[in-house]
Amino acid sequence: MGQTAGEFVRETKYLDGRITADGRDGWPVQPDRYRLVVARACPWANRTMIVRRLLGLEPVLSMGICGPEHDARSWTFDLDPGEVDPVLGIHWLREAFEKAVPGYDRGVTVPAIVDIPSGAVVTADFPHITLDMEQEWTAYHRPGAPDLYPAPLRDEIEEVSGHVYRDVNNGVYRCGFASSQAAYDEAYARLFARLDWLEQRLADRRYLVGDTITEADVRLWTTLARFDAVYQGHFKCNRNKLAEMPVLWAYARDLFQTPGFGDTIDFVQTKQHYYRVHTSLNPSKIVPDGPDLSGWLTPHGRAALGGRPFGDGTPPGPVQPTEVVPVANTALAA
Ligand SMILES: N[C@@H](CCC(=O)N[C@@H](CS)C(=O)NCC(=O)O)C(=O)O
Repeated sequence: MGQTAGEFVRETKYLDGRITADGRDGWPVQPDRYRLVVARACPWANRTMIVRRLLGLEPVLSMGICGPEHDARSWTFDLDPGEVDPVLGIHWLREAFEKAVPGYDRGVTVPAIVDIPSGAVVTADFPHITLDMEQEWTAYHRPGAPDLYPAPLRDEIEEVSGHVYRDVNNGVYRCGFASSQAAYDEAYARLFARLDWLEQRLADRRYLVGDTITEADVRLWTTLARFDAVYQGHFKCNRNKLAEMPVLWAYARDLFQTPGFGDTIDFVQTKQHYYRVHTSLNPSKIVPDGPDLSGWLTPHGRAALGGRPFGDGTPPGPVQPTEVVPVANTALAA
């Protein structure tokens, strides 16, 4: 496909070390050796937070949380005491990228996994981070951890996710950051055509692929979770709200109410990030007060479709006390 003038093109060349069970890339899976760095706002980081929770990796892979805003230089650990990450001992996430590559000159992005002994980023390659948690960290999965990437379903998961990535996950950014009317029109048309397709696909099946939660659901859901709060307004994805698509809205609520999904979401930080960081789109930096979030907690009725959320496994336990989202920043505050 040719490029449209003014089209948003995502930079995807980041540090991409692989943490593996056999350590073939020099980064063996080891408890307490690595720190996952995220920001609550970021949909790509949100995937890693959800998968870490579903698989029960919290005791072996700790998590540092950057504040919602960053400048052109870097995300920072401004939510921590003294504005320093208590494990890595740094304020700027950039420091960990520069430890890995002196003079590092590309994006300082989340999610990232840092090697704690050296303080250097191993990977900021979000697609492999969740796949490696699923396939390489198996020795440390909790009892009852679900199989999020079942071998017989991988082709279908990747096929569906390919459409979802292009048209929805990255599609909302292609709407928001288009710099020509034609590029925006094209991204908008693709986004809503794909949401219509998903509305149909999910009408008689509880999950995207197979009858359990998989990596495909995690990937789609982090965009849906931000849709009405951010993308609908800020990125001009406004044919309709998610809450006006009955099937997708019920699907999104079903997962929101599933342990490991909704409990990772901080709506306040998410809105602050998008509306204050993207000053080219929102020069006043005013953060909207809406929308009303109480709908996220209403019954979804999706259990009637069958499906087994965790397959032969079980839901994850409670959120680690240090990682609980303050009630004021959740749908419960509505
Ligand atoms: N850019 C990465 C995904 C991660 C990403 O874009 N994260 C955003 C937050 S949602 C970020 O860290 N942006 C900071 C920056 O680019 O300076 C990719 O597409 O491979």
